[in-house]
Amino acid sequence: MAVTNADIAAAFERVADLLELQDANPFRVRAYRNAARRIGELKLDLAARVAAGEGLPKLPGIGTDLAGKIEELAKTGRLALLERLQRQVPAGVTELLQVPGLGPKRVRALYEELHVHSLPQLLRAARDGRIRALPGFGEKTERRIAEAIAARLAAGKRFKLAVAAQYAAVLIEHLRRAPSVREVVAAGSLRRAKETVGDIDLLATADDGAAVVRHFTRHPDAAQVLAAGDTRGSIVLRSGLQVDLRVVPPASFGAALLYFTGSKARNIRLRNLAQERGLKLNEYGLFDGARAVAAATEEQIYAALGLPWIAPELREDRGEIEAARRNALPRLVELADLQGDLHVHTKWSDGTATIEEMARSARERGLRYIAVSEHSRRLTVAHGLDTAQLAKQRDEIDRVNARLADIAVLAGIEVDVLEDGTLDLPDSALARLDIVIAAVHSKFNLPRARQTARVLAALDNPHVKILAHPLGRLIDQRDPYDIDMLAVIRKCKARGVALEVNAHPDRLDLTDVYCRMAKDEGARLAIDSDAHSVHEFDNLVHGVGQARRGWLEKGDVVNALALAELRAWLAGRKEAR
Ligand code: DGT
Ligand code: CA
Ligand code: CA
Repeated sequence: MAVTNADIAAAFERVADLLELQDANPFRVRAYRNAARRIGELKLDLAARVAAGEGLPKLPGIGTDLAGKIEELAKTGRLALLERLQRQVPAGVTELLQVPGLGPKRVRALYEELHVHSLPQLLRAARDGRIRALPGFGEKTERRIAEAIAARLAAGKRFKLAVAAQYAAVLIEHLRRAPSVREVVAAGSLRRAKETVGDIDLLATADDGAAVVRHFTRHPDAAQVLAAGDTRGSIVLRSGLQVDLRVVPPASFGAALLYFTGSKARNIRLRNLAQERGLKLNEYGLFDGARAVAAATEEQIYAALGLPWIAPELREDRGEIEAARRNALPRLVELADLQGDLHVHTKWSDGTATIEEMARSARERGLRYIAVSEHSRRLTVAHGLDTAQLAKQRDEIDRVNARLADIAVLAGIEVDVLEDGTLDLPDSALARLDIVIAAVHSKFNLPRARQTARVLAALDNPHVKILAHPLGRLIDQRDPYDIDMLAVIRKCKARGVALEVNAHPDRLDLTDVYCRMAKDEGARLAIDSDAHSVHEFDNLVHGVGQARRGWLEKGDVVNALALAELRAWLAGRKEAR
């Protein structure tokens, strides 16, 4: 693990905090703080210098003692002094220091006067009104402390991609109105379309960084400002979601975007690749000594490293750099490649819109077909349909098709897979439909062998064309069921069944890793919204994100087929791939 200047600065800050908690000599405390600030602002990579055996440059305020500490951190990633100090102060107390507005003096007052040793204790003290009585605190501080802890406790949690994307869109819009700002883009896990996001990372270019940061921290949804400087700001939204902003000059936009998009593992790989060529890569650019070889765009930096541009969704160090070297990167599927959506609900079961309304909404988004696929009768909570209702629904589908041009509505069903692997509707009913989607909605806890056998049996039904949300997981709520996914994928491949990439924000199922496994096995996939309202076609983009993270190309996706080709696939004929 490479040690960054930021790591060294953070360790020194921490030492200063702990020294202060112990009432150490204020000059010593200040020396660590000043050093932390200086190192944080330094462009030169200290660890790289140490690794190259060059020794540290002379830095103002950093004497031999501190230089020794830097070398220790750079070489080992650890600092004995910090570890010793951490042992001397109760663990919970140092956690209190991370509450914004609580410096070492206040923390000392809290644990000496109120015997507060942890965040929950502090929250209780604030809510009981015991903090305002301490000298130097007051009611306002007490309230701020309570809010900050509540946000912090929420901050441990990750946010679903679709939720984070909505917040990001609002903040990007806000930042575009900041003085002197040029580009504003999302970076981090959000740009990589990871299924959950720890915090949002935004990147802007501007001439006046401080003004942009100020504008950012004044967003009305900011409950807390963690940092506000010339080049970076950090806020916590009312929801508890943290947002980091970096502002860089246009000349280093590409380098900063490359760095802050990550992932961390990928950054390290790329940095090593640069080192092998005698170059140095950081968030400011790719350097040959002091000369910037490339910095303004990601493409230029990749090119200088002998690589084609790699899409953000692939940047997880899962073989993409090797593929890029062999010129074997996938041409990833795009939202615009989707011709239709094969999993859509309407008022006939638990949706909120009519068939016609859903068809019109799909058409507005440029789709050419949808399949109406309600739940089947067993799923009574979702008003599942029986054979007679399906026949009536088919009449309405015919009427809508007669009325609307440029969009086709297919008659489908999301039929329940029963415990024994049979389907919830007779074959005679399924045979009359254009498309049959099989889905598990019950008995999630069957043992692996039985769950697998159940789904394999369902896939043997000749009418089934899509396996819906194959893992059955709900993000943060329900684990995937225990199933042999490789066996399921192979069966799908053998039977010509597509595995769904369900784009619902709670599902994103199949996940990226299994998308890739399916592709490697030669199976095909269907990226579907599972929309229950006209707005939920918006979620398709997140399904596409998972598909891209799973290296899928247009040819892997059945609903990237034009309608005629799709019909051929449904009819079981072999169409050209
Ligand atoms: P998240 O927020 O947990 O969903 O994941 P990320 O990937 O957004 O991570 P985050 O927000 O901590 O940092 C954003 C990017 O900045 C990360 O993907 C890579 C880069 N980065 C941050 N810290 C480090 C680090 O210590 N070393 C390296 N090489 N890159 C880092
Ligand atoms: Ca992040
Ligand atoms: Ca971040």
